[in-house]
Amino acid sequence: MTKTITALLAVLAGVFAAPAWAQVRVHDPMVRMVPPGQPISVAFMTLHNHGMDEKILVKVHSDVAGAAEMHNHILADGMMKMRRIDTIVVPAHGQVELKPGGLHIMLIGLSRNLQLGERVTINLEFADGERLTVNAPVQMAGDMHTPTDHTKHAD
Ligand SMILES: [Cu+2]
Repeated sequence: MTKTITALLAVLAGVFAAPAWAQVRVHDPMVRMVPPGQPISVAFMTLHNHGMDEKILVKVHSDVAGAAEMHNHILADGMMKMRRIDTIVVPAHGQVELKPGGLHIMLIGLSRNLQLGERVTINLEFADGERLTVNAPVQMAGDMHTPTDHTKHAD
């Protein structure tokens, strides 16, 4: 029953479009609103693995950005810096949170200005070939807990 309601809500909210057998569900996706002309934004979401095998996110893509990269924050020389990573591993029956100050998806080279409240398409591809399409609403940074300075990258 709960499962049915959850699935229904997800469909109504248009949060994701995934085949019924999808192992990974995406919760609370969002893209940060940025001022017009700013070329970079960032996406957050929670990846929940309902399967018995770990899932490895290997590729991200968005139609609003020239490139989408997986990033993490690391402590270097006493400062938190961002670093590009190749994969995000979602453990079996586990979840990984992409959030400010931690893992995130960087949208680089925005092809147009973002509109507050619009939904941005983000495509996720896993090592086993599973693909997910996420429709992430554009929200103000103020809606999130910790502001992140995306101008300082480790590399
Ligand atoms: Cu970043």
